[in-house]
Amino acid sequence: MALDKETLNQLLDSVSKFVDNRLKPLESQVAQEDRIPDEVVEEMKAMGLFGLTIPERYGGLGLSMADEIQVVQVLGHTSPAFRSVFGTNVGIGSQSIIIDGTEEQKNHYLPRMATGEIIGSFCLTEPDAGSDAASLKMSAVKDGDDYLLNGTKRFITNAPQANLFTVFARTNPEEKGSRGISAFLVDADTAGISVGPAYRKMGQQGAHVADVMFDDVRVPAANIVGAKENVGFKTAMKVLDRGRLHISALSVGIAERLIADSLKYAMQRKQFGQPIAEFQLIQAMLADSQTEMYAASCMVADAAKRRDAGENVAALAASCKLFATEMVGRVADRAVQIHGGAGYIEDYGIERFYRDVRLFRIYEGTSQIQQMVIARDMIRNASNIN
Ligand code: COS
Repeated sequence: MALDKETLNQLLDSVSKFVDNRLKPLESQVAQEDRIPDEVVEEMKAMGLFGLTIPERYGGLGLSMADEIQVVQVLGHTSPAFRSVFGTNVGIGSQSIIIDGTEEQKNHYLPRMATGEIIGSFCLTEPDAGSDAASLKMSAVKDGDDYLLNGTKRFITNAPQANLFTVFARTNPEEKGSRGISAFLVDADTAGISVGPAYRKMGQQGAHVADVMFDDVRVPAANIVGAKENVGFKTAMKVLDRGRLHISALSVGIAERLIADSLKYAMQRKQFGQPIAEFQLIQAMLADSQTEMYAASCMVADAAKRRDAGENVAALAASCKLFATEMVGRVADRAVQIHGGAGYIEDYGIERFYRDVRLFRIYEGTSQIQQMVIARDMIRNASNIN
């Protein structure tokens, strides 16, 4: 359900002030220490950021997709590592339960996810199953009323902090593809689970990613999402549809930040006796960035509205993610160029964003996977018409 306009505006205003006054001054410190201060996490909890998309009856704010993208866009005005702290609770770590969970599962997990007491994490990717998610090998073998889970999950966002893993595992070994996979809700302190060290990454320091190993991990059958076997892959895809719109909105927000920084710099920096913003070649870069950001913003708003109206937006979400994440890559590249030498120097923060945004074209489905989803949808539609 959407928030009323006044409540949404209040939320946007308080998130915007939090970003400007609290988070922006910490960007460089967080990047250096690879850690978000505990008190900032507590403030995020108090603001309700962990429960943005969790329905109100389970203690969250219950944002619609159209509301969510506006909030996320504002959050994009600072380093994406901050958003990552609660990003999995808002998105891939909670949405399996919200979209396909049983009432019991919702009551059990969502209220504590909304407060941030439980951090959720999404375990789909494996060492040999990335883009081809349906080929995952992690096994779940029935043993009485339980399942025994064995295997390794790779590059799992927020794994070091997580209390709850949504784990995609093969319950039907006869079926090698998507139809033999189930989604399990697994408490992180279950015996047999170990989390590897956090990876050292190209960017987004402060956000943590690690492998999760499962060695004969006993999970009750009642913990299968929706209590339905072998439909977990579809759950994962539905979750990613929403996640892809979220990442698209984040890309728009970061583009806004980079354009604002670039414009400010171009208007202050003087060369050849005048601000560089007066030069048409700089203006071209600013105008291209602004135009592309606006296009992505319109796409995301349209797709979000259509998802809220109940349309299947799988291909639209893929189009948004493809365009918006590639867009912010170009905007970040131009931001470095406009800043010149300063763009390459750590102190200005521009090179940090340049590295941070590179991930958006990879996780929650690479640009190439989005192209595949879009083209397959086009072919399917054309085949149905003919
Ligand atoms: N919503 C609901 N169901 C969906 C769906 C969606 N968005 N997308 C696919 N499905 C269903 C299909 O309808 C199909 O159902 P049936 O078995 O009843 O026919 C089933 O899921 C399998 O779909 P498909 O045949 O398209 O699966 P593929 O293995 O060919 O490929 C892609 C699917 C490539 C799109 C998928 O593996 C993918 O998104 N890969 C990227 C994974 C990813 O984003 N990883 C990031 C990790 S999380 S950070």
